[in-house]
Amino acid sequence: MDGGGRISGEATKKLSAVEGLKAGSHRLRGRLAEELAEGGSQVSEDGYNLLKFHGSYEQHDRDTATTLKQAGQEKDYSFMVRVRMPGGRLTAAQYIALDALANRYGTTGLRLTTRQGVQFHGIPKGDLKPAIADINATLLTTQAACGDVVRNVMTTPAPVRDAVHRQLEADARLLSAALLPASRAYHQIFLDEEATSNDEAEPLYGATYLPRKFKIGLAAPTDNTPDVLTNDLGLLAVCNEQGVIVAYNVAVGGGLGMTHNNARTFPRIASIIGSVPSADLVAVTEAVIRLQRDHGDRGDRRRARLKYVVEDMGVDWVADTLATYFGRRLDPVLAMPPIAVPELLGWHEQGDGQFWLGVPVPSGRIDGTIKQALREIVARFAPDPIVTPQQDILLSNLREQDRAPIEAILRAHDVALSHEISPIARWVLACPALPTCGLALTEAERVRAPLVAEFEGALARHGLLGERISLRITGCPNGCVRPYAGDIGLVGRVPGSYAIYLGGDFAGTRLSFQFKDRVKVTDLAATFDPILSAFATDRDGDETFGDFCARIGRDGLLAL
Ligand code: SRM
Ligand code: SF4
Repeated sequence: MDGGGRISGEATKKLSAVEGLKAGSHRLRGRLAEELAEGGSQVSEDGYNLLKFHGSYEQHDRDTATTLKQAGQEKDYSFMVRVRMPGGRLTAAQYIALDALANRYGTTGLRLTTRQGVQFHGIPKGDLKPAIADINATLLTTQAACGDVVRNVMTTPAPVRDAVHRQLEADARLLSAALLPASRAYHQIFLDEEATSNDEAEPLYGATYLPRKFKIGLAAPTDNTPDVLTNDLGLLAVCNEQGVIVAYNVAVGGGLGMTHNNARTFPRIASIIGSVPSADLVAVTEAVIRLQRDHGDRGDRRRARLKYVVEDMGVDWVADTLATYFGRRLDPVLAMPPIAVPELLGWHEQGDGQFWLGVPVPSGRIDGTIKQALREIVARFAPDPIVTPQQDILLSNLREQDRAPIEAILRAHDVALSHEISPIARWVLACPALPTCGLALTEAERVRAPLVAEFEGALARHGLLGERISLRITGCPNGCVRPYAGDIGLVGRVPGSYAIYLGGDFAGTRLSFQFKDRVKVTDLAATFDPILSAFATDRDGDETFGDFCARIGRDGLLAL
């Protein structure tokens, strides 16, 4: 295997420019330290690409871009910073610190992400280094939160105090720590660590890191909140009769990003190819990463994810090749309960006499009154917060007597409790899209509330308002809120229009199909009227909306 990586199924082809940049960057340093010291509002293109590995994206305010251009002025540049926090776990002290940092540095509060991370937006270039250093001082990191490496490791967020949940959290932390790059670039650039070398060995990643981002999710099948089958590597816990994790089923090649009108790119649900004893978790994960490192496409970044290796080379080839990295073949796939997604919002007993409260956070945006309420609750009752893959927050380790005063604080700040909102409002996800995301084709977060209201109206007309349906809205086909894996996906197409995806399932085990292309935002809810009407009358028993759409199929739905 050559260090630059062979292209799956093809002769070696020209490497993408980012490959050259990584190779020549002295382990992700480039000129970043100098560029950050140089002033101005932007970094160079190389700086932009290297910065991702350290957890930051340069962005600009797309709302003001045209006006500023017409006035001959520079765009309003700033930086997004993403925190890497395995399983979304924070301590109360860390939450309070992040809340305060958002006041000092960001413009839009804290943004909970669909991978259980936290983002800051709107940080000016001059504040980037102190902001990252301050985040680090809270014992959190932004290292490898983005870039061609293993990203934030996800797991079931529920703070249930049993052996399975304890192990999942420990394993997410274990993998996250084991898979960080060895390079000290981050520490030297942002934390002023003294340089002893700028060419460290990268035993796992190699000099050019991975061909593309690499995502890992762990879950118990009974709680697939992290949608593990949409990850490059999904690990599903298998328990013995005592409820202890003894093995993991290994699923490879999930991923959702695609490009409109490019059939070579597509979403894919991971294939479960075998199992390993839980003691081999790190070894098997490293083996899958090495396989992708050596066989992922380093020529075309649009086709560089592991899912394309699995699709192009086939599952058998992957299983055979993985055996050479792992040292033996994986064990057969083990039986496990059906994959499901439970309700985590509201009050729940943890199993240790304490409680957690799941608070819905619309689009994960903690700003304004919800920010004040959460801060007050965390400061007063010291719950350890957990970010969910649904962009919500679980406040853990609360006592019975905390319940009434906490609800009072939320009410006083007009924060809705989960039982006060409809299931569609509870389960909706929307990505940031405009104005911060440079790739957005349409709105997403900013149309979430009006769209939910319209869907609520349509559902109510058919007596379905209480139905658990997941609605996922993105501003482009990259799929940041996993729109191809839920019941309804609305995917930004051209300004003001969305493609509609249907027929996926709530548990994240089945991909949806494109039902309609380019539906105007104003026509979206009306488009669903005949489908909801048919669902209300023709559903099979307690069939879910996703299952109903999958059963009727695209043509059947169109005929309605
Ligand atoms: Fe994402 C790129 C936001 C989860 C697939 N994603 C981006 C960028 C950084 C845009 C860019 O490249 O310039 C977005 C920043 C917008 C902003 O203003 O913040 C962005 N992605 C997000 C977040 C914040 C969405 C959210 O609403 O929470 C999520 C951050 C997670 C985290 O903490 O790490 C986020 N992105 C996802 C997911 C969901 C997941 O991982 O479970 C996906 C689909 C799964 C997958 O990776 O296949 C996802 N994001 C992408 C892609 C498509 C990748 C591909 O293989 O084609 C891009 C574009 C790219 O990488 O070129 C992208
Ligand atoms: Fe941006 Fe597209 Fe991701 Fe939304 S789905 S955050 S528009 S890249």
